[in-house]
Amino acid sequence: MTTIERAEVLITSPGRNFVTLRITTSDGVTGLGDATLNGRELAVASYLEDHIVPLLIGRDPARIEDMWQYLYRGAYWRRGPVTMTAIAAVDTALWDIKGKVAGLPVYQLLGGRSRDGVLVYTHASGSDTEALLDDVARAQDLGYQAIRAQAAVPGIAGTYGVKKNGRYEPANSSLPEEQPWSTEDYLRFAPTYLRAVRERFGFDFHLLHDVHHRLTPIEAARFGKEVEDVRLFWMEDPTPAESQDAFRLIREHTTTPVAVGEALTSIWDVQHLITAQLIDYVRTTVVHAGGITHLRRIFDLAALYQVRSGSHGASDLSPVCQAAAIHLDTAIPNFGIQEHMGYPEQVSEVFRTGVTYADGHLHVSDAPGLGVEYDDEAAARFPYSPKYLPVARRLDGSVHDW
Ligand code: CS2
Ligand code: MG
Repeated sequence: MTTIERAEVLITSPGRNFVTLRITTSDGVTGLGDATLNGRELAVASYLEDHIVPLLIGRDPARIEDMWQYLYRGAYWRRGPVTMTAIAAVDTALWDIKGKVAGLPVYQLLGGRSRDGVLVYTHASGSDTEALLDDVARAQDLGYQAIRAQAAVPGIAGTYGVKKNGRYEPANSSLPEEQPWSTEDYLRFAPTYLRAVRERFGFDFHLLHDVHHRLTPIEAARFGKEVEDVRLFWMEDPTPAESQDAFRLIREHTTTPVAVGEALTSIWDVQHLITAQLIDYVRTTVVHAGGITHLRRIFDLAALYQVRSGSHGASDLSPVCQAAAIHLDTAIPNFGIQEHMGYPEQVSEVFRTGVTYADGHLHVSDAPGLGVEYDDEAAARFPYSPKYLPVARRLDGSVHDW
């Protein structure tokens, strides 16, 4: 019987930190899984190295579902980002191996194509409205049909979602940077720049906006209602989602579609959001929500309630996660949209991916498995250094949701 012979936790920082699990079978087949948890990378690395790798050796790599159940139920301690990211890494690597053994790309193992390409949205942002408009024009020139718009709130240094020197990378500091926040200023300003985007570019493309957990439910309801004329594709994370029922209040007041899920890690975290139809798009990911196996389960539940996928795809999700996401997006019936933020240049030296961009869509290659290769020599040139996401404080000094 083929068994798992080796599992290595690989850490590298080609412009940003990534953790990758590589599993090798007794037949010499390797599989990759993303294990990156932004700002908490070493916690997952230790969970894998100290508590999972010893359990993998000698097991059958073909038993993907059984491995998922074994690592989830078998740990006794369930859910949470560290656990679910570690399980995701194993699951993704086993799908990669299964594809290579079968000689098929992973989307074929998931039922084959439901679509020709995966619609993606890119980021446009600016230090003010004019700069944002220039960036929207740039994104349209690149062929994007869906664009997320964010502008710096006047007087609020370091507003989330805004690029500096052409790139947005919030985990940028060896200790968490503290950034000010004013809900009042945001609520006054954001509708004006979203309206300016529609006035300049019209309605012939999808416009998205990320609220990044900054509002209370009633504030989010007011915001959604106020921007209805802008016809957003979605407002993302309008309020923190620990209390799923909080979204009911938003729903009662506005027809602006709602997307949630980048910080949620299991089907139970989105169960009520989906079954009560409190959201329109579920944004959970391969890497943080238990891998391809578990994310497929979330999307299948969502399909029953006309909720579509809209997976998070920021630069802290590695090209291995991105490839896995595009395979799943290609196969599922209820795909909505996929985030495509792009990576620092050096990332392509370490991860050689078969994912390609054309005309506002991403495409997977037909290479067996996920179609991503990891270059150890290149990875060694980019040593890890801790980088934290910022912390937000209200103008009175108290901590706010970042
Ligand atoms: C953002 C992310 O892409 C998004 O929608 O919310 O940039 C998020 O802040 C980071 O991925 C956090 O690690
Ligand atoms: Mg977001």
